[in-house]
Amino acid sequence: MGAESSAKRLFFPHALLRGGWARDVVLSIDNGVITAIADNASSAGAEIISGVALPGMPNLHSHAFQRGMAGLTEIRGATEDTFWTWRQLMYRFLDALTPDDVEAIAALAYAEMLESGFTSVAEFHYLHHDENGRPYANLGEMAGRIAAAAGETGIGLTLLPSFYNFSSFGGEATLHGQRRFANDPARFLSLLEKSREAIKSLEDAAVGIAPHSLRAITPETLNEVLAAFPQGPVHIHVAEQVKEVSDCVAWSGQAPVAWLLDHMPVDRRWVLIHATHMTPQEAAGTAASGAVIGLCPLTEASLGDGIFEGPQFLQAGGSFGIGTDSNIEITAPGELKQLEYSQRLHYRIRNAVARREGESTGRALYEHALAGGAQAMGRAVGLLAVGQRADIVVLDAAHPDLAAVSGDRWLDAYTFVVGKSAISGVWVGGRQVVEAGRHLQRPSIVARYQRTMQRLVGL
Ligand code: NGQ
Ligand code: ZN
Repeated sequence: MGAESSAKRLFFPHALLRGGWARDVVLSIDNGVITAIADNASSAGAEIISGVALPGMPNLHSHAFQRGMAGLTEIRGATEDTFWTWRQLMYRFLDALTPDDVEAIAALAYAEMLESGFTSVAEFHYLHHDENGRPYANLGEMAGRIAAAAGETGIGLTLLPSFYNFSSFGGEATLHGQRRFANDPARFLSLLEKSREAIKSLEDAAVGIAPHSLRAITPETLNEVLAAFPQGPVHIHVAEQVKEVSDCVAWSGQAPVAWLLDHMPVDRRWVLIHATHMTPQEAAGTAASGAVIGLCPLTEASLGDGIFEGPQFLQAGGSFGIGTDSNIEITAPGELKQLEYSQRLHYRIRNAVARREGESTGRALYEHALAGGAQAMGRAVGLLAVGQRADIVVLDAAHPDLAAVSGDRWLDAYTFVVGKSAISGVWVGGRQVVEAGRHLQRPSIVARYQRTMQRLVGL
């Protein structure tokens, strides 16, 4: 989508602002950024958008290519299926993906993110090299394809090239299935430079780094990469599977989160993806560090990871955001619902994430995930406020489940009752990308995706 620099004013009858719900709100937008906000304002001279305006949700963790294998791993294998057998299928799926394939799949994933309430994505990108594990002539070829899909769909992008140097703790050589991911620190830093170039054509995007996991680095190589990129954000998978925890203990004597907190400069720049398995001390330490935990509730359920220890982390004042990770089902309200329901099932309680009497669970989930998500993106998103990107999700106030209620009940209905079909329109950087619940480029993106998948599934 081309740049649009003209100033505009959008009028919403209802909007969730920093201070809470407001009526008759006019947002002034210039170059994609909110420059003024008025409430109880006249709609004169503004474009009138009926519905309930929410800050768009950041998606802090995606592997876009995995959208193409959604629904293809739900068949029982010869041995008991686990995360690790799923990973073999995932490696097989990505084996033959071309840059065109990755762009086609990412475009569909990003269009669906926009249709389902996400307005920005942090792409944890590790499919770097060709089918033989050789770098493309342009080391940043695949990064460019991710940026192109973001440009085509209009989603805000934080591109996180992933640093993947080893296969397991202690510097084990990468496996055949990992040949397309692998870089030493020097080549990774060149790739980081190429990633910066890849996002240049986008209106507003950022680059961070993503050491894949403690399995994929050694302390020395991670330190080398961090020293070259002190600004962050830094995203890392951690403590998702029990085997990862026991392997880390065998290697270092410590669980992965404890090891990170003790050996790395974990602070507000850091995003710990999953952190499913933590002791109360690790949860308190993470909360105190200021790092965000990136929860991916639908993927964590799909892969049998375990249940996040919500109460201990929230009581310690921890921040979290949400991610769609494997992109099996893309939905912002669905991720929030799965998070809350996992806590209800585990602790046999209701309204687990809300903290005060009278607090709405839908609102508590939404605002937590906005704040944590925004911190994880390294971009000015997550609030309808002056200086922020004009990333806006509009709910259909005439929907049967929304029409008779107001305020926080809208968020409760969106999260627990209606889901993404409550969304009528979406704006990113002040430009409309979804109308009547459909991405404006949906037909061409779907046609290309179908051609791609027919070829891939026929392989
Ligand atoms: C990934 N996904 O990088 O796509 C990983 C699996 C791994 C999740 N952890 C591969 N959900 O962790 O080695
Ligand atoms: Zn992941």
